[in-house]
Amino acid sequence: SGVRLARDPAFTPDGDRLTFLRDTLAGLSSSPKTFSPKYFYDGAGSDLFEAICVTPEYYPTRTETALLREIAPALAAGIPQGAVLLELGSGASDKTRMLLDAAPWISAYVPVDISAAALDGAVTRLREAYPSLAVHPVVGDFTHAIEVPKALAGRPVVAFFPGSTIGNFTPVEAIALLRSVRERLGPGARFIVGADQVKDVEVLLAAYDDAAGVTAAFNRNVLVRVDRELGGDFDPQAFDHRAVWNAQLERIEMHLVSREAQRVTVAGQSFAFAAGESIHTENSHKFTPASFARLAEAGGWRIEREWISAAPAFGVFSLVA
Ligand code: AVJ
Repeated sequence: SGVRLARDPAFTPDGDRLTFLRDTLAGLSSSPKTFSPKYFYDGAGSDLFEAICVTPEYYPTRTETALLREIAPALAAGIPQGAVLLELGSGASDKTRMLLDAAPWISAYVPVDISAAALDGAVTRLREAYPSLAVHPVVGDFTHAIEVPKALAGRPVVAFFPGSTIGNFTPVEAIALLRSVRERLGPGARFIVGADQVKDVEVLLAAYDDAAGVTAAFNRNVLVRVDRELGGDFDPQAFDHRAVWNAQLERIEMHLVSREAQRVTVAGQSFAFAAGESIHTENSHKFTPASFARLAEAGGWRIEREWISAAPAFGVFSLVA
């Protein structure tokens, strides 16, 4: 479509591919092997994630959306007149509508997402539904592309980080991200963060290993992407999708497990896999109100208010700088 997308200057198509290549080779060279979950989200990966969100097992999206709808008036009360809403990892921007509807005085929306395809679709739909809202999309990695466009300088900013995407980061990384958002937004800033909660292991595991295999396809899609974009020769079907609960670190881990001993080549470099060896592709940390409060405080924020849904428990936290 004709949507114009600003790019984080550090995120040109070439730079993007080189970073993906460098990270992939480094991840396959390390022990244990790892990939960053940000590489799940090419166009197909973003579509697969949207498909995960409507599986019966993946409760976070529908639980958080219902909670946001319920608490939207309370959240809106903390959103200043003329505010800019800055969203990290905006994807389809569906949850954003709860805030836009409850606080129609929001003057501008800055969605930041790593997937140009997802942004393009979301912005097209939002402009149609909210014709008086200024929408300034930014394609980029939100861990560094969180600048508010110059044209909007001076307006109060409310940052929005739903979906428990914060759970993709280790505590050390999450604290660094919270700090950098705080520094960029300055004094008086607000940050609305969604954080999934620790719960029964069976519920968690099912959410990351749905019966229809959508999550498995999402996990394997990163191999499809390495093959296409980096000239790899992965056979995605030679790897099993596995979700495990790491009780000590309170996180779901996703892995791609090699079914047998094999060698894989990426950009001319060969990597050996033992039978049963995995690539660790994602962490999804789960929180308690206490563990999230410790994280937010270490990141320089104070929890002004929090809401936890009825089971399956999902939390929304309103933070002030
Ligand atoms: C979009 C990062 C919040 O961790 O639950 C869904 C991604 N991975 N199923 C999550 C995901 C597997 C999702 N986040």
